[in-house]
Amino acid sequence: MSSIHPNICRLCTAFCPLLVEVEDGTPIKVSGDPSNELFHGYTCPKGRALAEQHSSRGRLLHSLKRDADGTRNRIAPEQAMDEIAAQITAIVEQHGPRSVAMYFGTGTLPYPATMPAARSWLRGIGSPMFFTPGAIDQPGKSIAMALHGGWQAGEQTFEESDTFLLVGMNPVITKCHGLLGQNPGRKIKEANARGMQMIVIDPRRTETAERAALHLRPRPGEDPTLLAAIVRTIIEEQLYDTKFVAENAEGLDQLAEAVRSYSPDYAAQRSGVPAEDIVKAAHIFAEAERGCALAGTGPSFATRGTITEYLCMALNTLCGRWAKAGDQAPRPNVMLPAHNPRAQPIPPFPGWGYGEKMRGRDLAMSAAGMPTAGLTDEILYEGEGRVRVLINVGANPMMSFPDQKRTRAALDKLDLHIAIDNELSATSELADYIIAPMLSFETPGMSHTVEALKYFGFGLGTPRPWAQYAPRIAQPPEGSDVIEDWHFFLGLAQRMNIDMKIMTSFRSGSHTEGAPLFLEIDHADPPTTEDILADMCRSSRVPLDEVKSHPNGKLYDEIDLRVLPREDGNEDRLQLGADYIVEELAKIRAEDYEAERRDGEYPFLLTSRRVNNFLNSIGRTSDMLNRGKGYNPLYVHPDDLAELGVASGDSIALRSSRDTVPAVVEADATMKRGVVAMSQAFGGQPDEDHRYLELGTNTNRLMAADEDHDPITGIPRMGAIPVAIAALEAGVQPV
Ligand SMILES: Nc1nc2c(c(=O)[nH]1)N[C@H]1C(S)=C(S)[C@@H](COP(=O)(O)OP(=O)(O)OC[C@H]3O[C@@H](n4cnc5c(=O)[nH]c(N)nc54)[C@H](O)[C@@H]3O)O[C@H]1N2
Ligand SMILES: Nc1nc2c(c(=O)[nH]1)N[C@H]1C(S)=C(S)[C@@H](COP(=O)(O)OP(=O)(O)OC[C@H]3O[C@@H](n4cnc5c(=O)[nH]c(N)nc54)[C@H](O)[C@@H]3O)O[C@H]1N2
Ligand code: SF4
Ligand SMILES: [Mo]
Repeated sequence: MSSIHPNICRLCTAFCPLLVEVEDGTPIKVSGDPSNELFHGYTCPKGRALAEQHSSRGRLLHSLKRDADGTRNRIAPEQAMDEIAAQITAIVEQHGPRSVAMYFGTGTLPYPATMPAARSWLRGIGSPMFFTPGAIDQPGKSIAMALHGGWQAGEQTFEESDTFLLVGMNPVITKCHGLLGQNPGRKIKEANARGMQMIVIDPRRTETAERAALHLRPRPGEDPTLLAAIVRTIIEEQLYDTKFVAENAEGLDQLAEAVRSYSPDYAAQRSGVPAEDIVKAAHIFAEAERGCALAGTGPSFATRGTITEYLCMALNTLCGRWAKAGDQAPRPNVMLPAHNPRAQPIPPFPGWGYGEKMRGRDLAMSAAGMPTAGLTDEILYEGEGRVRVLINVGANPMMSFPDQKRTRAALDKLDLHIAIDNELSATSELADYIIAPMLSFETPGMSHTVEALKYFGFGLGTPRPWAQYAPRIAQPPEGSDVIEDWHFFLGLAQRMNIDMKIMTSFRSGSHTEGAPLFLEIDHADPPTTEDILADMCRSSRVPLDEVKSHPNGKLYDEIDLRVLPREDGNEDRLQLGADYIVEELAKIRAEDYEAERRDGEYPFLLTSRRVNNFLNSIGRTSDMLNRGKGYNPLYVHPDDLAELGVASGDSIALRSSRDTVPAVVEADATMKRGVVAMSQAFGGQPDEDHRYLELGTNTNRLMAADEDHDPITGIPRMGAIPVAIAALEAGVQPV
């Protein structure tokens, strides 16, 4: 007998509500929940493939240990934890706690208890080495917020706006920003029907760009140039909100001076966007009543993500595009503690250079966390403090870190490599131990996770007061001995006699004032996952029991929260002219960009592009999602292909200054001429090039980790990579 259970897809940050058909404890079919007022039944193919993920052939049902000869054998999780605890204890005794690092990836998003438990264990052993993809994804978001300051009440919402400027993001496919995240296609359609003037800056005619009123198609990497020219137009033509700026910001003169030499004509020459379109974008954005400028991963990977994010914030501030006193508070807390935001700045704060210093390059912690792009340095560079143990939790550095050969060299050098992963991935297949975890329907989850994202940058999180709790609805497959991810850290703490004090909540829901609340774990009588989730909600505005009483989730529109005015006596200001940004703009303006482009060796620029069926490396092994095609094509404009004399479907060699990889080209008229694109997180090990038809191509092979890197985050050029398309050499012909 089967039964239908409401739940949440927690693969990406949209957190779509689901109806899951379960038979004898096994999920067999997943569909969107049509009763939901925010998502209207929306799901994407990845969510609908979740039942298959739970019982897929490739799922690890047992933890594995890799022996010296490379063979992998089953190991009971308790035994694995005994052995791992003993080895880590010995390594910490000999080399200190800094030798243990953790990388916490995208695969952890469904599990609210994992992060606090993992961090508590790592703190317990005294290691500061906690890394996340946040510092290679869009670290510029948090750093720009530190330089510019934030806005307590948040941004203006998409639903109430008449313009939106999207820079290098494709939310129709990625659902990447809360503002548009839930059912983005429908939201944009409704907005366009009411007259929304959406502006998209993207070299490719994306699924989002084709719905925009104005599409600017720059050469990749020229967003700072283009945005500086838009800012200049808005300032010089006095299109900005003088009252808002006078009351809330400082540094206008410095910003005006810094962008003075970025005329629309100069930006047009550099970016390839017609000058009149740049001026038009400035007018549309500034003359609208409400709106928001937002950036995605495109500009972030093309280097200089911080300045792009900063200029977006500056545009919002110039045009007064933050929630005003009396407005309906955007994204009011529901499962987070109650807080009534004010229409006032969160003043700028230090953006980088504090906390743990890295040993190799001059990198340190930043507002985006520890510099993940420097983690391989820490393993490779000899000397005291070298990282010898790496725990990858739901993460796949072999697919996600820039410079794959270097990543491989680093992983090979570890004394102990642990992966918590539900399948053999390019990373977990190299690990000494793989801990096989339970999957999302076998554990509880809640929308609290995405609500909290708003603290990491404006525009993130859930746009309206939606809350849902997802209980366990399925049993792990019969005969398996999978464990919940966080039990691995509990198990280590028990064996290593480490006190666990899990940070679960905050006293208040303010960005700046909330003191953390902790849950002390009694090793003799540990809490259940449900207990931890309940503790995370102990100070929620809407009590957890109330949220649970609506199993299909609920839109709490009755939280009619109005933004409060600025506090009496508050003098905080947003910073429009941060020194770092002024200096960067001068450096970019001084570049001899034409000379750099004269080098004909690499005539194309390679960009990243996400597709609907895969979430980074997740989904590649799913028959429902890969539909029998294991590779990721290189998308090229048909006219470029014709010029090269290459046909769609041909195999070629893709070459950068770092390396050469085999790939299959696909004609795509949405590409800009001279720009090629490929999805990330495909391919196998560096010595598996001959399997490219089955495994695809890893674009991170083409990046050099320590060249041309961002001085704050250490991220090398991961987008706008100069490449050449050449004939495939005999050695890498497919087998
Ligand atoms: N070239 C290039 N590189 C990129 C990017 C790009 O666009 N281009 N994007 C960057 C960005 S934005 C990011 S966020 C990073 C992502 O970087 P990562 O998070 O390191 O990469 P993922 O491929 O998402 O890894 C997820 C892993 O979790 C596992 N997993 C899936 N479900 C579960 C689960 O339920 N439990 C557990 N324990 N594991 C699970 C998967 O098998 C997989 O191994 O990559 C970055 N790297
Ligand atoms: N289906 C799906 N959804 C996802 C993911 C996934 O892998 N698949 N990944 C999730 C993750 S981890 C993240 S971080 C988000 C990312 O979400 P997005 O940022 O929306 O990711 P992309 O679709 O790669 O969009 C980047 C866009 O930038 C453009 N671009 C490339 N270079 C430049 C440039 O120099 N300037 C400008 N202006 N544009 C440029 C590309 O053409 C592309 O359209 O998506 C999340 N959602
Ligand atoms: S958009 Fe797709 S992957 Fe993201 S939460 Fe919804 S169904 Fe899941
Ligand atoms: Mo990401």
